[in-house]
Amino acid sequence: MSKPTTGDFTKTAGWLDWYAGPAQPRFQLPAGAVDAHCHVFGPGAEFPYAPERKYTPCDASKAQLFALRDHLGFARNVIVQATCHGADNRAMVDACVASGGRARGVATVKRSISDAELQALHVAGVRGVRFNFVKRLVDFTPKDELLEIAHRIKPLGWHVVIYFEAVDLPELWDFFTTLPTTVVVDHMGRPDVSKPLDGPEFELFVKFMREHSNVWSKVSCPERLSVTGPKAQQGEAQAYRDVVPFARRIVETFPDRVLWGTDWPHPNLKDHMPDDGLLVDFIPHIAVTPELKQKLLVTNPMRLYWPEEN
Ligand code: 0GY
Repeated sequence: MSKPTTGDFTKTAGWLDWYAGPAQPRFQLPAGAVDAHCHVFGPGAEFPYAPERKYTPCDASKAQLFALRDHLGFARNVIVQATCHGADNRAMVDACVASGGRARGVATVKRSISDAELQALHVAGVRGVRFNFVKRLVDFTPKDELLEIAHRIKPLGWHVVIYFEAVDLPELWDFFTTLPTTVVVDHMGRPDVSKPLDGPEFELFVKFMREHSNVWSKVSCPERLSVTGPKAQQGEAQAYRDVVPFARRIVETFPDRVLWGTDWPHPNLKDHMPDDGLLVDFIPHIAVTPELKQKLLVTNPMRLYWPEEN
């Protein structure tokens, strides 16, 4: 793969660039596997970062994303609009269109979007909108505006992706449970994995999924959630081992409502940048049977993003 660049923008101080020499995973992905959470950044010279952004990344182009897809053995991508592009979806849309049907998108939209613009996003491959409640990433959009957007995208067959921190789930519960579409949670609602697996915080998340059959979860981002970090134990792929029980519980309890993604190019990591090849090697630790792997990597994302091919 080529190396990250910065274009005309100055990266946020301390920014960690994506890793340009990922290992070949030892785990062979099943045919048709989908990387269901990744982003493109710019390139800033072509698709400028949004004025309201909270960080400025290195560039991460569609060509670089597609090279990673092929290297790791994925067949398809779901490209999630990154907050550094605000509600300007052009970079994500450009990548979806260029993929030749091998990428779907999740957009950020405002109440002012027209029906014709929504339709154009659909034609480009967008199948969802993302509502972000992580304070360091966005200024909040009022809930009445989000609910209005959710009702407008429902007839298109789209879903809502929600990103929040575990401590905020109690306060957001009523809003999330009124959403009229399928709801996909990013990174298991960001549990604090130093807390007990059966403690009240994670139990609330499990209850959220158990009581609401429209709620799905991405069991992604061990590199973001882990306290033990990327160091393997005794040379085995036990990187991020403290995240394993949390992800495994969700995969085994809700096998038909889980997705997995690399999160490349890994925005805002502070202490290390994961090798995406090793991240793929994390998958067999959380989806331990061939059936679970097939659902997580192929059946579920295909049902949600390419239902016409089912
Ligand atoms: C992620 C996580 C993060 C960032 C974004 O759109 C974004 O900027 O999603 C984060 O900083 O935790 O899923 O990519």
